[in-house]
Amino acid sequence: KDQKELYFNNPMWPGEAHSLKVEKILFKEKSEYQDVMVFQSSVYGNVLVLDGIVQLTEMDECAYQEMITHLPLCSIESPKNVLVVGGGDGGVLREIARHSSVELIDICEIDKMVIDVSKMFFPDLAIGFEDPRVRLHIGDAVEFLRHAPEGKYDAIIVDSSDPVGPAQELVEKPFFETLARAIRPGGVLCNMAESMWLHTHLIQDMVSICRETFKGSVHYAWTSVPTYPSGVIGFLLCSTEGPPVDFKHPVNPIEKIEGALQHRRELRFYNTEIHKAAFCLPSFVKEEVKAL
Ligand code: AAT
Repeated sequence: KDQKELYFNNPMWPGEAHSLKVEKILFKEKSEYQDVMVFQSSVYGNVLVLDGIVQLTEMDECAYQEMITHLPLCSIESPKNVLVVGGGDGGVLREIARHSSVELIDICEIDKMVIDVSKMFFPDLAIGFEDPRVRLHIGDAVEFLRHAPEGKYDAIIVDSSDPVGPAQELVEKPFFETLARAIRPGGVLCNMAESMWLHTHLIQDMVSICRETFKGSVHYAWTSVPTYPSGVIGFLLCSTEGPPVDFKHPVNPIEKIEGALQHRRELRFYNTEIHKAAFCLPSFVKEEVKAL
């Protein structure tokens, strides 16, 4: 009974729990920041779990990594400098590498163990680290952004874990202010923004913070990821003041970028049609997150 109670106690989704059949535990250790576990599942391939929360599975990671990357990068012309916050598995790096205009990919991940584990058990994601444009910074993104040069990045992708544990400060206003400062005028942010079924208040808070800090536009988009609680996850897309960004009509369509569809491996989920569709919101979400 106690074990069952524990399952239903995650503060991000109290009263519900999700199950995947475990074939074999491949790794289980405590890092300086969190519990890190990898298991082989029966249906979804290898699964990365941090502090008891599924971060990705080999089967459905494409839906998350491709969307969080190409929604922002296809919305601006020839992105050059890109920063990834979190994302220690390397999947987002793999996706950014499809963009031949990109010259620099900075990544700031707090936990080296996530990177090491990805290299051992998720070779199709860790391959992202092999791109010569990648510069790895191990440390807290809050600190990293405090010192980032103003206007350095065309795009920042915040691929961080839920705001319990090391990612707590990543949903607070001071952090968004440093993000906005580090992005050039007319540049973009794509921030992991939880589930529209479970996290209305968190999304509302993030939207209002972003409306205050990003003077361009702020939009919510979403995708389907079966192994995330409620089966969907959203993104906040924001632009800084400057040349306007029309997120809903990508100016840099992936299909037109030479070699992008096959770089390292084929694009499995993202295309321009799904980009546009990702911004269509259910009525209750439109109502709750006013006029997105
Ligand atoms: N692409 C996989 C999805 C993730 S991983 C999130 C990463 O963010 C983890 O590797 C974690 O160590 C890192 N992280 C957390 N806090 C910080 C921080 N303060 N600075 C830098 N990196 C950090 C996210 C999946 C979302 C799941 C939604 N339920």
